[in-house]
Amino acid sequence: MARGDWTRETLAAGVREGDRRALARAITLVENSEPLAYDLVRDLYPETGAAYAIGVTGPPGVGKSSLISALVRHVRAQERTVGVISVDPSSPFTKGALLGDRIRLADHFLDPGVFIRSMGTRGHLGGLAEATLQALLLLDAAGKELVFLETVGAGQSEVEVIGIADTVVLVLMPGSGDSVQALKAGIMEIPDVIAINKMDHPAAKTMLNEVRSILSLDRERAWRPPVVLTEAMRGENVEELWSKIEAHRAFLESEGELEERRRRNLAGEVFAVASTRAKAHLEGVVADDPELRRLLDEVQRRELDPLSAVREILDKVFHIGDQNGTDPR
Ligand SMILES: Nc1nc2c(ncn2[C@@H]2O[C@H](COP(=O)(O)OP(=O)(O)O)[C@@H](O)[C@H]2O)c(=O)[nH]1
Ligand SMILES: [Mg+2]
Repeated sequence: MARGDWTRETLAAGVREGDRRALARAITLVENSEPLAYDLVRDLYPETGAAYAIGVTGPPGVGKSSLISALVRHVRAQERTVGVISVDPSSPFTKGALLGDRIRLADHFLDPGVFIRSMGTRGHLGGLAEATLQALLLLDAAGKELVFLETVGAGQSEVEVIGIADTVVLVLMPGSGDSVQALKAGIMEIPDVIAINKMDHPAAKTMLNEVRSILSLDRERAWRPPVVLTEAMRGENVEELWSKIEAHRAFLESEGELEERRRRNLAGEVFAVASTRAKAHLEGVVADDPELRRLLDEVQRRELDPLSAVREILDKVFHIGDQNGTDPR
């Protein structure tokens, strides 16, 4: 089918069948914030919820893509179907990316049971979180049993991207001290499973002890995040890492925890996307409205205090400025 020939119906049917071209097209529509993408996900949403989403986060270069590739190989051996969405602009998960490495990512591209997609970071209306969420739902509707989401673990947008995952795996390597500090300081949320990759590195054991000691401070948790030393390139401990992910899933599934987490995650995504859109709208209106821009000038000249400006702007843009206090002027 030619590029433009897809309709809402043929795309939905194609995605349901797990047709690669339909999926690829649908995700491109999502990336471009095309109206058809929203219709499509609206149609397919009632059929989603079967896929299990595994978020893989961590600093650039620690081996996230390599580990995902090794995990995909492992779960493919169990004949489970897989989707991968990578939003790692620094090292896109492309055909050539890991070619020549021992893990032949190229093999996965030929495997009809695997769908791999790197997502661009260009301007989605609701940001990257929106595009990733929509792509995940499409892979779910396409019948992928497991979906890996790769993101670099830094910044609010990554937190929002990973926020939809059922299990979050943090990948570190010896030397990723910043992340360890972030964990320690409570800046980074405690992940569900931690992999310390490149265990061939001499400092791996030290890192393991350090991470364990940080986790031991938090005794309240019902789930204690396991820490696994891995070597993605040789596939070492990949099976063990997978078993920890499965153990976390089993933990969530017992006593309805998974339902609860998904409810929370979905609500969080709705708020995240709504906030991103609201912010974009706000910035757009202020930029286009000389009167609102003048308010900012008045703030700068100390003729109007900042929160009075906030109130006037919110009133004008969202009609929510006069909720409290008296009239600013
Ligand atoms: N020595 C060693 N190198 C690895 C390992 N895993 C990945 N690498 C290498 O680390 C580099 C970054 O890997 P990549 O998977 O792209 O990391 P990402 O940026 O976290 O996705 C690549 O050159 C890999 O070949 C490992 O377990 N041991
Ligand atoms: Mg990567």
